[in-house]
Amino acid sequence: MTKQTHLPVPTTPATTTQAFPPDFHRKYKNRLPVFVKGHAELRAACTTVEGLRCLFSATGGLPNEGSGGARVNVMKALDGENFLDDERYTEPVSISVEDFIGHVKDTNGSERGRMYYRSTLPESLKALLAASDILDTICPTTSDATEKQAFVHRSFSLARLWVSTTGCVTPLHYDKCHGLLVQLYGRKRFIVFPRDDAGSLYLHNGITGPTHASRVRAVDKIFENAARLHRGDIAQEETIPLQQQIDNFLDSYPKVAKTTPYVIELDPGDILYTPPGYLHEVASLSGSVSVTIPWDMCPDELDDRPAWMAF
Ligand SMILES: O=C(O)CCC(=O)C(=O)O
Repeated sequence: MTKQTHLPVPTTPATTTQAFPPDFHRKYKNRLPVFVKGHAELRAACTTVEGLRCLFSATGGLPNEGSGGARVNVMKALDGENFLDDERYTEPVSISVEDFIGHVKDTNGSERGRMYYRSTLPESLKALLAASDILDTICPTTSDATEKQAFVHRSFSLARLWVSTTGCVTPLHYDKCHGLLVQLYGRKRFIVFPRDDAGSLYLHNGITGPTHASRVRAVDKIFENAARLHRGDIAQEETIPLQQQIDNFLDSYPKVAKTTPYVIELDPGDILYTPPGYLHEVASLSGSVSVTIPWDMCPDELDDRPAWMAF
């Protein structure tokens, strides 16, 4: 077999500027990521830096009002960069809310200052999201109001708030549910691969790491460098070291050359739908606040799951 020396150039998934397209369930659900750019209602309600303070005072996990003011438990990555909710990757650290907000606002973001706060959704955010039309458009296509209400209630009870500082990465992994990532403050870059690419993305075996996570790191950066080489928008002296970096990567992970990545940059007001089983890596390009709203696979989708998703 000839060795591949290049990586594919990522594309952007189906993009829409209004909530979810009417044919979402038939055409995209469980088959393709969908990117909603600049959802008008959400954009109007997006978090400002001041809003961050309110978010914290409204969050259940928070504060410990001691003599030094409110404190919050955040995660620090053991390698300084990659954050998974697993003690092999992160450790809890207590920090004052004011200091944490300072780190979130810091656009330069030193490695030492990288921290991630993850929690359930404060009621204020639930209300904000419930008032938008997002959930209506992704609810099961049923006219049964009780079924819809149960869907919304369950999705909100499982929803997660993500507050990160510049440079935090959620490494390549997949989820067993459908998910919307709603961006409220700052920017994130999301690289995502179709479910069939999982066999080329080196999942852990449960001993070396969790089975829903990949061994491959910094996927976004390597694809970004490959795309720059492809476009030729780099200085001459950078060409050889970058090609060398890609060659080394492909020596370690040759199957990644066969994947079909999508890359999406999320700004406040943007929403990304990711189907179950699609591996993704998420990098915070600045301090960021986002929310994930998940929902379960239906019985047909569970039956249709590949063996590697059953564990
Ligand atoms: O935003 C992040 O850092 C991770 C989000 C994620 O993995 C998800 O929404 O499934």
